Amino acid sequence: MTSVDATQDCIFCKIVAGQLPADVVATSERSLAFRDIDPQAPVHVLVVPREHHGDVSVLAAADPALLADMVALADQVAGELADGQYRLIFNSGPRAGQSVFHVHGHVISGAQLGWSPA
Ligand code: IU
Repeated sequence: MTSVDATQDCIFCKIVAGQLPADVVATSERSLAFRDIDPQAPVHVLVVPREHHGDVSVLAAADPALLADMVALADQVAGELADGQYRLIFNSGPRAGQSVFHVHGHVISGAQLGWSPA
């Protein structure tokens, strides 16, 4: 969802606006990448669009070019902070583990990754 109201209590909108601190590692014109406060890997960065959208399916339908911008920034981050190999995770919905309802991709990198999401 994109609306002014949706952004008012949104933590990631506040980070984008500079109203809350974050360890920003890269930016594009339309997206921002900052370190996760609770890292699950040597490199754990969140990529978010500057514009508020609730989850990845909403964003994909509304603005696929913005989703592509996020993926390009994720790729850049993995190349700059690690060896360019990474996992990009979008949790979509509470049962998938989404807790912040401003779409974000988790860039996980910097180690040999296991596979056990459930
Ligand atoms: P999730 O996919 O919605 O569960 O991911 C939310 C992530 O946002 C989670 O990994 C948190 O550690 C992270 N995070 C953050 O980096 N900074 C914050 O201020 C908040 C959450 I709130």
